[in-house]
Amino acid sequence: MRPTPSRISASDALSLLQETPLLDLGIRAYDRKHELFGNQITYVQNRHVNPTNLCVYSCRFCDFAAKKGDAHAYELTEAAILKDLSDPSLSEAHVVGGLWPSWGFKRSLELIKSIRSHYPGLWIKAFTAVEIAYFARMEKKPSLEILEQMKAAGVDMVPGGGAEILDERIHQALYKDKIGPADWLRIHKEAHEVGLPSNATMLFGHIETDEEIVDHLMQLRDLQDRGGLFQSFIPLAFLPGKTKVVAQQVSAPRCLRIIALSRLVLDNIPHIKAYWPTLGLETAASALSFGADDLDGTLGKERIMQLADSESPAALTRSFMEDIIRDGGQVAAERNGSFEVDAAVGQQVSV
Ligand code: V47
Ligand code: SF4
Repeated sequence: MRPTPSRISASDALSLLQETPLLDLGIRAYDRKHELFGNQITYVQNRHVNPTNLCVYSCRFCDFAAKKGDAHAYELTEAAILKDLSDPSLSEAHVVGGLWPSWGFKRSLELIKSIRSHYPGLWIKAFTAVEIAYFARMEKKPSLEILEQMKAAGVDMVPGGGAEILDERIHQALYKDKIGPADWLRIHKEAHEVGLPSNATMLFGHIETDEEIVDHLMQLRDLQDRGGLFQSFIPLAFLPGKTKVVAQQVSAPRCLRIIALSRLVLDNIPHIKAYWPTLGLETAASALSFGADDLDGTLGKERIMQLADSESPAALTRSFMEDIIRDGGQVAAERNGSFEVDAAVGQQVSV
């Protein structure tokens, strides 16, 4: 995707974030979205599969992870996962989970192979950079090799999780056990090199500064400039849950500013998702008029945000998503996992 002729610098981005009236910012972002996609807003019928929440790490912001014996610890069987994916209208599976020795690379690859053989037409988005780094460490193999094997087993795309805020101060304060900014960026670069596209997230609304938000966006834009294959950017509004990292969830206007800013700064990443489990349904619906072009998916059984006390449901129906989009005066279009709208959707169609 070609960047805009006059690029937004880091200092311009900071003043957009801090000084521009919200509606002015929103109109600019909406206009840019309109140039790219007209009135169209996409969504996907997908299913989140989180095989286990057992995790050796204890990131400070995370309510999802559990240790053996915790009341909320769970492990899904392969049969249950395959059953969850059997709905023929699904076109994407999003597979991510905790890091646990008995859920190592071999077992995870077998799961992907099994999903691929049962549902050949399903787009499989699997394993964050954090999981890939963990597999590489356990297997004593370079992450590039892990990515190649994932691709050979049937993975189509790497999800955007684990980026949090790409900053060493935040890494040390909130997620010091797991990989930091340099490794996250390196693994996504490697994914792109082996031909796996990926997404990028940003967890905001905790202890980050405005400067750190702008820097996060700049690092993603730079990597994309260097032959990157990022397909979408997903700003995740932090749900404080039981973590006590902050007392309250970030406000709706703040979420809308971040969505609009992302659309304007990330001029080389095509899609900006309004991820409703963290934004909340009302704010996600408004975000579609502030530069976002995609409402992500129906999700099915999303567990990460549910365990962080999200007030959003764990799933949405297709017709509800279409209503949200139409109520904003735009046109709903179902897409597949690779953001194609004209291609047939639903896993019964092999790609
Ligand atoms: O990396 C964890 C975040 C991410 C909380 O690639 C939280 O298409 C808010 O990456 N409040 C995982 N966020 C989810 C993710 C994702 C979601 C949707 C689509 C895609 C994609 C990727 O969730 C983690 C972390 O940043 N997270 N806890 C919380 N309490
Ligand atoms: Fe584990 Fe991921 Fe939660 Fe960190 S954020 S504790 S790595 S599940």
